[in-house]
Order: sequence, then C-alpha cells, then structure tokens
Amino acid sequence: MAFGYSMGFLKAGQLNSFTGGVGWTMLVDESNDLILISKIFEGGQVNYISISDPLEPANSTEDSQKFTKHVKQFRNVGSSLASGTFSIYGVNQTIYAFTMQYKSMTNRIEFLRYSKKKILTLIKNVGIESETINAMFGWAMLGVDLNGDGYTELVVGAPAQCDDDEYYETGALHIYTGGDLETIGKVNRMRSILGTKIGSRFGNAIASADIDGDNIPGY
Ligand SMILES: [Ca+2]
Repeated sequence: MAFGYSMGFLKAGQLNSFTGGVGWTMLVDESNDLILISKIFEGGQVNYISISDPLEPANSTEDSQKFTKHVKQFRNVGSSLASGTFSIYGVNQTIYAFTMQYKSMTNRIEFLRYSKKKILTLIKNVGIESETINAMFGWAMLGVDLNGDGYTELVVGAPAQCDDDEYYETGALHIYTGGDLETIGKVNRMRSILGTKIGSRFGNAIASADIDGDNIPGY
C-alpha cells in the first residue's frame, strides 16, 4: 500500500521528522511493525516509526551519511513505495522498494531492508533501471504474490511510457517476478503489459484483489 497521506493523526511531540514539505508517500508494513514515510521534496529521505508504538522517536535514512550521499544524484526519492518478501543474501526478508528519478528524467528503483538493529538499510548494488525518458516509470508500485509461491512480484506502473512515436502516454505495467532480489533488474525477470489507448496512462494506479475467487490475487 502506498499513497499520499496527511499525517493528521500524529501528535505534536512526534512530528519533528514529519513536519514540513509537501508530497509525502506512506507505506504500512505489519510484518516489521513499521510505517514508512518519504518526503520527496526534501532531498530524499525515508522516515519510519513503529505501528504499535508510534510515540517512540522516529528514525530516518537521513541519519545514514551513505544513504544521503547516494540519493543526492536523484530527485523525487521515494515518490512511490512498495513492500514484499524477496530472497536477499539467501534469506527471505521483507524489503521495501522505492523509486527515484535521474536528472535525465529516467528512473531507478532501489531497495531497503530492516536490519536486526532496527535500521532501514540500503541494499547495495541492487536496482531496477529504466532508461526510457519521461515514462514516469515507478509512478505507482505494488508488491503482490501473483502466483502464490510465497515470493512477492513487484508490479511497476509507467503511465507515460509509449513505444510508438505516433502515440503518447499509452502507459505500461511491468511485472518483476519474485525470488532472488539481486537479479530482479535482469531482463528475464520482467513481463510487460502495454497500454494501447492514446493518453490513457495505463499503469497510473495499481491495486490488487482476488478478482476470480481462486485465492490468487489478480490486479
Ligand atoms: Ca510470486
């Protein structure tokens, strides 16, 4: 789940990491008892608090110099967030995908994990790169186990993608199959569904539900 949200329910004492700026994205992950909030117009940071104990001080990727330095070359860091179970370093873990944009208007998705020290840590040298300019790749994202194998598929919308010069903004959905996170950006892990209607922005929003009652989510 990821959506723009106003943090009206937080009390004043906890707001130091959440006040200011516009354009927040929020993700709730019950498996790690976490609420993640990205403030995309403030240099790129992801703040996080406990769901069950929201009065505890908030943490932020801002506390990591490595993270801050790494995302400096991007903008709109965390404009979309998604979570899922992937195998990383041979262990199944909940990870968090976040989108970023290069100054060249192409996009990249990278991943955070929640370490044993209860810190959100960047997973190094893993990412999904989109070299299509102005495709809005990652505008919407959803982690969902589409085939019921226990691993999350990452569904990524690119509503302004158009592969035909005569059309515009037909949009696309890219599905990255679940499993080993380290190879998620490889071509053989991706399936794409392309929009066909001009200006329809297919992939602008993604939701999942069990449409046909087979206990496997459709989308
Ligand atoms: Ca799966």
